[in-house]
Amino acid sequence: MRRYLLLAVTLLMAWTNSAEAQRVVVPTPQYYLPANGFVELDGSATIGYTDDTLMPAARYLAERLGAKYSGDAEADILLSLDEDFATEQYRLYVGRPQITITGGGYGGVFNGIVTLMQLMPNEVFGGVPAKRYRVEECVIEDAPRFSHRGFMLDVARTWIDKEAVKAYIDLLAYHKINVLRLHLTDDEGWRIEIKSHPELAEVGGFRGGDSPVKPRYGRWNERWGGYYTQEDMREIIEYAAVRNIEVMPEIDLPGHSLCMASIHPEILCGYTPSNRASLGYDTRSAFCPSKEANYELLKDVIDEICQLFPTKYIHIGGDEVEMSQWRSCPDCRAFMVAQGMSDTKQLQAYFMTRIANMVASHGKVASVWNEAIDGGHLPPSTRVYGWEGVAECRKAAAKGYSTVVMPGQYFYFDMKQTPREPGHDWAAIFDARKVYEFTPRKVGFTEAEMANVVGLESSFFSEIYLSHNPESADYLHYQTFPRMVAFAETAWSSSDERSWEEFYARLVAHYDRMDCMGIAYRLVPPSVSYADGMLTASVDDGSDIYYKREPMEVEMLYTAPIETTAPAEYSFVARRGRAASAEAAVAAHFRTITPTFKLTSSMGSSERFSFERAEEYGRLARTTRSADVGDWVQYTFERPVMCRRMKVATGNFQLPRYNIENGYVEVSYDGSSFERVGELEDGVFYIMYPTRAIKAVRITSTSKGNGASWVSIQPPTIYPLL
Ligand code: TNX
Repeated sequence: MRRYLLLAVTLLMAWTNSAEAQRVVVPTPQYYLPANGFVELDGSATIGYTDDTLMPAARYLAERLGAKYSGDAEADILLSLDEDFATEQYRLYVGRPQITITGGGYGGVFNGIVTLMQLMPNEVFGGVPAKRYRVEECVIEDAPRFSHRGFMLDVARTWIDKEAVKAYIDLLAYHKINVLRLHLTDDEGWRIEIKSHPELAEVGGFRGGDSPVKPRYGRWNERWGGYYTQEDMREIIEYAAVRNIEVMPEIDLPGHSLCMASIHPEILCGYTPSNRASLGYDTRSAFCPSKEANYELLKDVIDEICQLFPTKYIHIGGDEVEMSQWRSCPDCRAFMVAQGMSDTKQLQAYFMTRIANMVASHGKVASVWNEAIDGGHLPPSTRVYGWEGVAECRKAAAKGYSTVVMPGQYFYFDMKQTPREPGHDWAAIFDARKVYEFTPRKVGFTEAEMANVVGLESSFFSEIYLSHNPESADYLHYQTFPRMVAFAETAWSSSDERSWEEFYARLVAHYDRMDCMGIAYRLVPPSVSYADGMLTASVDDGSDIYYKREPMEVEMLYTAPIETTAPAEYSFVARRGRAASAEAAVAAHFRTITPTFKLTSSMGSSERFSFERAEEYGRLARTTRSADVGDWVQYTFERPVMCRRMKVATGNFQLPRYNIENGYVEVSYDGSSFERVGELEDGVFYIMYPTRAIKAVRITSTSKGNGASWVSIQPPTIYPLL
């Protein structure tokens, strides 16, 4: 008996070993040669380095493993440099007499460390070093395809504090992303201390309430926000550098400057704007390029930014300039005549060139969004970020600019992942698969264009985050993972041969590691089917399935098909650690109805965007002005509506904009007497399981203004009885 047991244990170990030998490394290394033995490590492991510049990398790994580090070349794990390697190239050797990581530069060694960690138990990613563990012997030789594997985080629209940024940097580092670009300024906030103009951050870091900065998205009434002091930023830069991540700043100019203009209205073009029906808000958002004083102010800003950030690349914006401001400006018009310009795009090129030269005076290089090159030549060294589409990226590269490829259609992680999930949809609706299947060749880049492509960048613009509880990282995680994992693979791997099935299998294996990293990533929703009275849900990734049956709110663990004659009452989600999927159900569960209604409002109907649009369930309608306290919107149904749920909200469908954010909702069953049923939460209210047919619904505002000159009106979303 005992002998059999021993045999079984030996077999099990052999099996475990071979499974271990195929541990999934993401992104996939170029060459991976597993061997048969293993190296055993524990808390007494030592990490050595042969070059002092590698000390921070040794300390980083030691912290992860609960190990010690020193300049001892005999250590269990030795970090060293080889000048024959490219900077980020590395070789990882796991074997006797010691584990070695050899890199071309610091980045190469760090990449090797991340790979080594992925060969170890997943717990090394959870900050709890395992006591005793094995690493399978192997040799890995590896190097990235692109030297720029970036991610842009918009901290302007939604404030993301220092600790949250650092926590996110860890996640990027685990995936060998090596650039973090911080979108530090925009219409909604100024997030970096400028010592020569402290008001920019002290005032511009906060919007709403009594701040002169009016919110564009949600949270109209409270003063909300924050900013990084230069000291904070140095800490972030240092934290990222240890993890082979270069922090690049973006100051978005000359458009997207409404926040700056709220503090310094003198930057704007010299004409009186029309404030018709806008509650007095001035919607001009661009610097006036004809004002010399603007360049003095911006020189102060650019000088400090260049001194604060060690990176060579300083992004100065250049996107989405509302040129009508310049066309209406007598000073701009006179300036254009004097300069022989016929198009305001040339005016932008002039402005960008002046700012780029300020950057160049620090020995640095300016980066711009793709539109900025439309008005003529910028300094040839300018780096261009193509965001509007592949064509714009190719155009920049073809013109000879060093180009970062980040078309929204592939790499904007603020886009929805399926139609019912949150996010924007202006570029595309896509999930990790589309990110993974991107290859420059497939989208049409020529060899000559590719020669100018320095890399890829993904991004998270954060205007929608604001309405998804930014005090928790969950929404940021959900939108960016696992798309980030796919992106890491796309930016790293040299192969243009892409098999989604192959990658998906590795991704699912990587989920366990992501659980240890504490990521609230997005899971694929369960597949749901109904046949012969049985409702079945399934997932292909081993996650747990939970279900709810309306009208109950309680979630139950799904373990077997459900026998039911009311399949549409059930909805399912996949869960695993902090990760979750969107809701899945049979189609009837999501069905909505569109009963005829009449729209009325104390704010009046816009002529161009008349109320009929909403009444006909067409596009959004608008009022003639934004809401004051007591203003209301009312939906009166032609015939009273029985339903199980009715969602009422004003404003844009995707983001909390043009809406009434604070207010209460009343329902009438007879069309004349109303009863209060609840308060809007982030602008939305759900009328749940009304017991009578609803004749009318009214939303009454308890707040004033919404940063725009109208309220958008959407029809209610009505879920019928099942
Ligand atoms: C376009 S990307 C923008 C941003 C928005 C983003 C939303 C770019 C240069 N401009 O201002 O936040 O779309 O996806």
